Amino acid sequence: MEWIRPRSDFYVAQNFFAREVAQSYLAEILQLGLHPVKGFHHPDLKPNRFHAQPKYPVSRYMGLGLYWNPLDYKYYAEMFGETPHALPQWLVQLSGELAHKHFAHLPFFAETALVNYYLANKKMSWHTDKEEEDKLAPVIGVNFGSTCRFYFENEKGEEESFLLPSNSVYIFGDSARQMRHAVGSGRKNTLSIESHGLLASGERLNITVRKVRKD
Ligand SMILES: O=C(O)CCC(=O)C(=O)O
Repeated sequence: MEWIRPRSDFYVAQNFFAREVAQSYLAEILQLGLHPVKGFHHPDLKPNRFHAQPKYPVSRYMGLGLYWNPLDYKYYAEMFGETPHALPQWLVQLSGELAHKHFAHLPFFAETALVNYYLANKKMSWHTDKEEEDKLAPVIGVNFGSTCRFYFENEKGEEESFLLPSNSVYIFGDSARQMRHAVGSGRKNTLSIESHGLLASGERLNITVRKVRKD
């Protein structure tokens, strides 16, 4: 396993999990997703200048720990009258270790995980993760299923991209924490087809772990 650095303060590792480990982690997340209230749902998204009633783009969404509400972009300890699922222990440990490895100078504790389950031909448009009070603590992404194209803004504000496969992780923080990024093609609704047998062809599951509060 080798780390690449697409830009400063942004690191990516492929072939991160052994196949059986990836399968078992994914199975655990999918199981959590079956809960009728706390599990995967397709929420409304905050209206924007293009759409009055948009739906969350990836189709299936679930919040663990603090629930990030796509309708108002705020974090909540409760959702739909229930306490969200807790983050699995392996995710807390993994994100803590990666934060320490790459951003030891920044405080980090896992408070929330956004689980984005992209059905085939879904994308995430260009955006910046700016809803968290802590604007420097890293975001850790875990990726299963289809390979996607991950777009990001480099240090000069130019758009770059790379292919992000299953069984990979990424982490961006500090100077990269507010970089714009997009998934899919950013412009076309495409994800590449390989699914590595973990999900149906074209589907992809991404988990981003974040620290939300300032201290
Ligand atoms: O699917 C991904 O890897 C990225 C998700 C994302 O952009 C986000 O959660 O802000």
